[in-house]
Amino acid sequence: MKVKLILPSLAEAESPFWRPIKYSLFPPLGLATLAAYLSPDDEIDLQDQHVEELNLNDSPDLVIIQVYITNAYRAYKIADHYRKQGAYVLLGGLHVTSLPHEAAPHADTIFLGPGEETFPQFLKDFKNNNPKKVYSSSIRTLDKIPPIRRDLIKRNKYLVPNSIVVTRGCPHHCNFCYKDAFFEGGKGFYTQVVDDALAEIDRLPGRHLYFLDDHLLGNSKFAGALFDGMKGMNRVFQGAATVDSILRGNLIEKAAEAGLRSLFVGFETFSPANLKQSNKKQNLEKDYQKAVNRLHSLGIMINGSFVFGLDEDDRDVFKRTVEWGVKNAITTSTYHILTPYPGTKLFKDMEQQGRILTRNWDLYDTRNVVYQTTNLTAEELKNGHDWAYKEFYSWSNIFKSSLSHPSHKHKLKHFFYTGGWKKFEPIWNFLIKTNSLNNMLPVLESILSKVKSEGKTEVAETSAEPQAAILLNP
Ligand code: B12
Ligand code: SF4
Repeated sequence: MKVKLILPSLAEAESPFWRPIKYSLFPPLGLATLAAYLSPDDEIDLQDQHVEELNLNDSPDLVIIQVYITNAYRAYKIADHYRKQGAYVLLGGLHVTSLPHEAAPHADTIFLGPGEETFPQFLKDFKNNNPKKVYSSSIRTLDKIPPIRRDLIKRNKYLVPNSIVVTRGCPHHCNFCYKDAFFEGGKGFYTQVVDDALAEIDRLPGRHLYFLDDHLLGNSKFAGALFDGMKGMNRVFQGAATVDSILRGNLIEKAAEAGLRSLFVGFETFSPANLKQSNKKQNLEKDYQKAVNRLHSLGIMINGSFVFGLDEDDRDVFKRTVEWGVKNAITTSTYHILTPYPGTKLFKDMEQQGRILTRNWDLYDTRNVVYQTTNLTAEELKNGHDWAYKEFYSWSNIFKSSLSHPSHKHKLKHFFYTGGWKKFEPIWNFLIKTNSLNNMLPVLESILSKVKSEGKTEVAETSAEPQAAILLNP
């Protein structure tokens, strides 16, 4: 059987003139996970529109499309095209799970929730000529899942080909997050068996890994055993975790020993009222600065995530947030405009209050205001968000924030790493177009491997060259 797997991109990601690096970071891991259930006899073509031009002139028997909110319209068009040709088309992923009625007319079969149980079930039914219209995941386990078909990934097209997920979901319930809606009807947080996760890591070439787990420290027993197992593996890695998990116990030390070099942290807001509104209990009354200091003392760089537009936010929120980030030497910041994804509690609340202003999903990219604001006007919010990015990544602030590190080398490293994220886009664009992104991987590995800090005095033993500054923030 001829099978085609497609990850459609949002329009911005495939401009022939300008290719933002963030869309060439990670390969389509979800689709490669699903491909593992196909037969070795199947002829498989996996295409990621973020990094290649889609070939729509083929004639596969089965088409599998992953749908995010910002690629939904494109996904539906591609699905319609292949159905017209007589292919059997499957749609699944986050957006299909949130809005099955919207997706269903474009597919022969839709999938709600994770695919590890439902997709192999579908394949059996399909073989028996008895596929259902809808498959909804209820059994949730990562036990004995087949090895991801990484051979289908065009590694040279990505800066970070070694992305990996060893858990699914998250133990928390923030009301703006996709997580509760996607995992409805079963477990919302579960892990791989530690030995399986270690085996998957072992299969990955090179040293660098990026864990895409929502919360790598979410299950301390699992994470502790994973980091123990990774200790001798000579890896360097990046991941994401919550503020409370950084402050609790000694898990973060174990992570650092195992090779953790940078962490995405959801600070989101400094306002207790905003945290309560978002049901982000795990951040309430937590000392953000202490968490930052702890990470810095371990030589772990920080990518802080912040949300603008929660009801308590006023006109000063942008300045306050940028100043805090610069003062605390946050390496990179990601600023989001609050975005109510369909299916979330936030969306339901706003819909009830008549605050949803548009259902054009292309605008749900966290850079546009799609709901009725309270204290701020939509214009103030949009302008404030854009200003925050510009201001945080201004050379003067990059310089100021780098200088906060005690060691000379760490200062330099911070300066070029942060600069690389926003200031060297033309170089990334060139590397993407010349298909040479993957050549930067050894440079990245060497930068991350040498970061080391001890106690309160940070010692950054790095040989990072200015031109090697690397961004790694989705
Ligand atoms: C990597 C990533 C990206 C990458 C690109 C995607 C890629 N190459 O895979 C980049 C950096 C480009 C990116 C960008 C953005 N992202 Co992003 N990203 C992620 C991240 C961290 C990991 C995705 C992943 O690999 N997961 C692991 C795999 C195994 O799971 P999976 O992909 O969901 O696949 C499983 C199921 O969904 C299902 N499945 C999926 N498709 C199908 C199809 C069929 C037929 C079947 C049977 C099953 C099935 O089966 C798979 C196995 O269980 C997620 C968070 C997360 N933890 O998932 C956010 C996430 C997907 N991103 C999100 C957002 C909002 C964005 C941005 C809009 C952010 C921004 N401000 O720019 C952009 C635009 C995205 C776009 N291209 O449209 C949101 C999506 C919200 C939503 N409701 O859609 C998430 C969930 C983050 C969050 N917590 O809010 N992102
Ligand atoms: S901690 Fe992060 S992943 Fe978990 S529910 Fe909150 S926003 Fe979602």
